Amino acid sequence: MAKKTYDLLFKLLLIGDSGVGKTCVLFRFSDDAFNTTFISTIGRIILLKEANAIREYRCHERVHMVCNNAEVGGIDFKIKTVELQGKKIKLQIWDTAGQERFHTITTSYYRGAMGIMLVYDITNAKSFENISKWLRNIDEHANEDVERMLLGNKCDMEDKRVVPKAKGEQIAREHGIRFFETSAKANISIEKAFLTLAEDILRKTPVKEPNSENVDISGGSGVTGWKSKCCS
Ligand SMILES: Nc1nc2c(ncn2[C@@H]2O[C@H](COP(=O)(O)OP(=O)(O)OP(=O)(O)O)[C@@H](O)[C@H]2O)c(=O)[nH]1
Ligand SMILES: *[C@@H]1O[C@H](CO)[C@@H](O)[C@H](O)[C@H]1NC(C)=O
Ligand SMILES: *[C@@H]1O[C@H](CO)[C@@H](O)[C@H](O)[C@H]1NC(C)=O
Ligand SMILES: [Mg+2]
Repeated sequence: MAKKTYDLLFKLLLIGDSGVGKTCVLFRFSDDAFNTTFISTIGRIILLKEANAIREYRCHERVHMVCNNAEVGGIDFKIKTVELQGKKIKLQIWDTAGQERFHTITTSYYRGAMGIMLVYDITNAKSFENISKWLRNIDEHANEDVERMLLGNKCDMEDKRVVPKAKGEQIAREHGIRFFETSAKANISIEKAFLTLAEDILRKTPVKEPNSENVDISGGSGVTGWKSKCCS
C-alpha cells in the first residue's frame, strides 16, 4: 500500500481587490520569492468567460482551460505541506482574481474552502473599504464554519500608508477574526499568517482520514456546465 505523505488536507483561498498582493503573498509563502511586475491574475483567465464550449481539466498543480482543443488559460493553486502538532498538513492554496467582472467565478471557489485569507492593501483606502463587501460575499457563498483571516498587505510601504493599523484591528475584532499586517515584498508575517490559519482550522478539525485530493471547482454561478477530469 502506498504510504500517505500527509495526514490532513486543508483547502485555503485568497480573496480581495485586484492589486492588493494576493498572488505575491501566495508566492512568498510557497516559493519564498517576490516579483515586482504586476501581472493581474485576471489576465490569465480572461478568455475563460469569453470562450464558448470551454472545457477544464486538472493536471498536477494547475487547472487548465481548454477551448476547441487550444489551451486558453489556467488557474493556479499552490501546495505546501507543513507540520503542526505532529501532523503533516497539506495546504492547497487557491489564488483568485480580484477584478469585479470575475467575481462570479471567484465565488465558485468558495465551496469547500476551509480557510479564507481576505487581503487589502494598506496604501489603498478603497481596497480596505471593500473588505466589508468581501466579508458579505463570504457569508453568502462560503461554508458557514470557514475560518477567516484579515491581512493588511504591503506594510513595508509605511510612507504610503493610508489605512491605520487600528482600523484593520477594529474590523477584524468586529467580525471575530484574526488580523495581521503583512508584506510579501519584505517577507513580514506571511508564514506566520498561513501557519496561524492552518492551526485554527486544525483546532476545530475532528481526527479523521485525509480528504479526497480531488478538488471540484465546477458548479456555482457562472461556471455550471463545465466538465472536469483529472489527468492522473
Ligand atoms: N511594496 C509591496 N508591493 C507589493 C506587495 N505585495 C504585492 N506587491 C505589488 O503589488 C502589485 C500587485 O500584486 P499581485 O500579487 O499581483 O496582486 P493581486 O491581489 O494578485 O491582484 P489580482 O491578481 O489582479 O487580483 C505587484 O506589482 C506587486 O509587486 C508588498 O508586500 N509590498
Ligand atoms: C471595490 O469595489 C467596487 C464595487 O464593487 C469596485 O468597483 C472597485 O473596483 C473595488 N476596488 C478595487 C480597488 O478593486
Ligand atoms: C522569509 O521568512 C520566513 C519565516 O520567517 C523564513 O523562514 C525565510 O527564510 C524568509 N525568507 C527570506 C528570503 O529571507
Ligand atoms: Mg493575482
